[in-house]
Amino acid sequence: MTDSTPLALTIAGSEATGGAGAQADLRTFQAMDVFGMVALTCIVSFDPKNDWGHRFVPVEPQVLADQLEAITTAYPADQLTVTKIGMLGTPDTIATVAATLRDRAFEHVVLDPVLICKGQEPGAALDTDTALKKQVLPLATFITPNHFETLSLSGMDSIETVEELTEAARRIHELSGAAVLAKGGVHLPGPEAIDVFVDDTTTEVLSAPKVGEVAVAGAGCTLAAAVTAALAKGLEPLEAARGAKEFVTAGIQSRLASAAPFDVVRQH
Ligand code: PXL
Repeated sequence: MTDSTPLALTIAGSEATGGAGAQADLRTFQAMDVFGMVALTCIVSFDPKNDWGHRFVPVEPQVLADQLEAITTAYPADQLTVTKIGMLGTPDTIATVAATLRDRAFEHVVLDPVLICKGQEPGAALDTDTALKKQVLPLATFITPNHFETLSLSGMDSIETVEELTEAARRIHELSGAAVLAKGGVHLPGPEAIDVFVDDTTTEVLSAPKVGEVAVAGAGCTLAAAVTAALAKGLEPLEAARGAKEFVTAGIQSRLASAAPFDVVRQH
């Protein structure tokens, strides 16, 4: 390994079956020749006895802080310039991550704003959403909201067209200052899977033929991780978004089936 090896951190949860979360992030980094590391925020174990619902256990905030301390000390700010943020899970975890991001400069902070964890009480989830919006969103430089998150962050009532998705992405860009890649996924009607990229200078609609009408697990994690890896390699945000869209489309085409009721994205 040489000093010019691109590095990327993911601050994310474990999804034990490997479809989403830190496992998908690391496989994406590896497939894109980026050396990856993980600060684990929580452990999700689907419950096959309960309709594959989410069992969710947060990592102690101090244990998360310890991981972040080890990583950021081993790899100083001029060597590790990029982090991805996935599922955080609790207000305490969010406060720990926000404190690290305030102390330690990252050139790129890619936020996949995971707003819902099905294993949580609705009240707790609301606290978590509020904390994420208040403490982490302003520190992000690149945000990848899915359809639901785009509605929530933009405050729009419905998003059913490319124009509405574009308007929502612009609103999220204005309130965060970050580049935004808003994902239509299977939620916009029509034969194309549409994402919209918005930053200070550019609005671009990214489109690829839909691969079926059923969402696969891990697509969002993989897209944001591919953006992160591309930024670690020095690509511009728009280039990173275009490449990530191609990477995830190929991964959905070669998705992996299992005894769980959803297919998962592959990374290669
Ligand atoms: O895809 C969202 C997601 C992210 N991170 C973890 C998850 C999930 C969904 O299951 O378990 C750890």
